[in-house]
Amino acid sequence: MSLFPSLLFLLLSVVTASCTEAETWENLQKTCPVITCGSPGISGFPGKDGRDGAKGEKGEPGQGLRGLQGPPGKLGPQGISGAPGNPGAVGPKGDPGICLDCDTSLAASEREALRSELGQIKKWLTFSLGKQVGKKLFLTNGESMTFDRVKDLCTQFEASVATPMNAEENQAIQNVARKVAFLGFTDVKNEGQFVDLTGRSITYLNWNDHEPNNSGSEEHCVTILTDGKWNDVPCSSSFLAVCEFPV
Ligand SMILES: [Ca+2]
Ligand SMILES: [Ca+2]
Repeated sequence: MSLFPSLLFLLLSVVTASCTEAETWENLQKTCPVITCGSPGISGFPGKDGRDGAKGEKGEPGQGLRGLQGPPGKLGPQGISGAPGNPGAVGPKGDPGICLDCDTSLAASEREALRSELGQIKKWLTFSLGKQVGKKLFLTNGESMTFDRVKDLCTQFEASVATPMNAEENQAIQNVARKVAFLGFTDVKNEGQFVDLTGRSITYLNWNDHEPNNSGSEEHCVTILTDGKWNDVPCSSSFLAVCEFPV
């Protein structure tokens, strides 16, 4: 007969006796090792998550796509003015002026011939149209107009309205006009105080009888009548234009 089965039986008997002889069943559950007392149990549920760990180190920049470019920012403050630039290039030479005595391209004989011809033209004008007294040449275009238009006409030809400063000039204007014409006097600023168009008081007077009468309180211009006498009239009336040219 084999010895091994007898030993195994003996061992199981000792263990069984140690669990049942001196303790109750409840004490046996508390003290007796499960592995030796019953079959293994099933696995339990997983435990709860543990606490968060310590913060890790900063990672490397990402490699994702770049975003769209934002709108431009506001304009900055105006800068300081720069230094002045360099002077420009010299311009082209201008056209020569007209000066008989200065024009060196003309011979002295040619200048004298032109001067003589110009003087002759003045004489023809004076003979046919105007009268010269001293350094004044009185001319008319034969048209009648308001006083303002007479002033504009004379100014256009670099002349002024005929303004007699003595009896000789008054006679010359009378001869040129041959009908009622405006003279370069007015009292529009101070009633009754007639002055020439530059504002100077006049010393030579040749008023007609009972003139100036400022009829209708609107006569602030002056005309020369066919007999050479003067009359104050409304400036808006139309009379002959006579201009005086410096000669
Ligand atoms: Ca008046
Ligand atoms: Ca009058």
